[in-house]
Amino acid sequence: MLRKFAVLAAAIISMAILVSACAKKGEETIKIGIAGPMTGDQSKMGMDFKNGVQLAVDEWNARGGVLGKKIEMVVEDDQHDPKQAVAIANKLVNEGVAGVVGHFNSSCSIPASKIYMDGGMPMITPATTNPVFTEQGYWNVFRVCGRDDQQGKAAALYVTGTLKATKVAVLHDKTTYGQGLADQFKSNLGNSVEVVYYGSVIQGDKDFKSVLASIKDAGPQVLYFGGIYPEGGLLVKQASELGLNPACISGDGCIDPKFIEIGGSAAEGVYLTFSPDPESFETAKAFLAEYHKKFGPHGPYSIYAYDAANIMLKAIADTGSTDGKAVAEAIHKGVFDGALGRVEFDDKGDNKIANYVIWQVKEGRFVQVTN
Ligand code: ABU
Repeated sequence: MLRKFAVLAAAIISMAILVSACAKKGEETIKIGIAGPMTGDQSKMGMDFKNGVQLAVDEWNARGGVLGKKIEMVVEDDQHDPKQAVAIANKLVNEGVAGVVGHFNSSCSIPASKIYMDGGMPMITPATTNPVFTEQGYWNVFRVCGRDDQQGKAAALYVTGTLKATKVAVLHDKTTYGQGLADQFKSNLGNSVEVVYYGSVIQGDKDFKSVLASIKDAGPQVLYFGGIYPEGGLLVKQASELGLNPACISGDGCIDPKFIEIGGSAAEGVYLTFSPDPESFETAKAFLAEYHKKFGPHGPYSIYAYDAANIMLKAIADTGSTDGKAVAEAIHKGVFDGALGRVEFDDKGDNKIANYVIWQVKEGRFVQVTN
């Protein structure tokens, strides 16, 4: 009797272990990292990333996930600080994510890319535009957006060809992105343009009146700013308060409704370089409708984050594994038809089709003004 009981107990325990193991297996997920500024003054961009990826992940999970497993998002905040970016990159590697969508800032994506490469995982940035990111020769880096050598040139061509400016002031925020973009703009101006002022502000500062007074003395027809919307919005506001009213132009770091909110009426008329408006893309219609329903108005890089996540997940599905090198190889070789249209990557990891156009703030909103 005692023996029968022992056999029965052993069988029950074995069954319990088996059921528990199966349940654990059933709970396994494929993790995707999302990295960007989730808090602080650039958090709007981080939230746009998170929402864009969330939409893609929800759609994949509704179809059953990838490789029979649900996809889990691991969201990390780099606070647009390069040191914090490295810390969270290490955390994501230790967490065992299959790949990362991020970061936003070039100053974060560039140092983090080495950590991800050493950790054996691909990263796709929706928004990092500094050329260095893909010029490092790393096998694991991709960007869906364009580059600042393309963007700076587009701005310079508009300033010289359309605005016909001959005296230009150039200002940047001393970051990898801001200074890099300002320098690309400056180097494309040509000999007919005099750069009457070249200088910088510090990210996080709130009072730019002294630098703006020096710019006013220099008498530019155009003021170019390489930087992000918190400082960009304050600059146009304070310039207007000082009676400094040149044509202002900036890059994709300022093309967010927050720029208009901060700049107020002084933001009216400001020019910006960015990619063409997805509202006119047939391919973006379903994404935009769903995004607006779930999260409200999309930000400039919401759609880029959505496509980046889909590219990563499709590469995992096509490869049949989460091996980082195999996934990166599939991304390099793949042709991806997403909300932005077709995306293909060159050997460096740059999007082969990246186009910059001019936008302008008109009646409190961003309007594409060139094709
Ligand atoms: N490209 C917009 C700002 C993000 C960055 O490249 O730093």
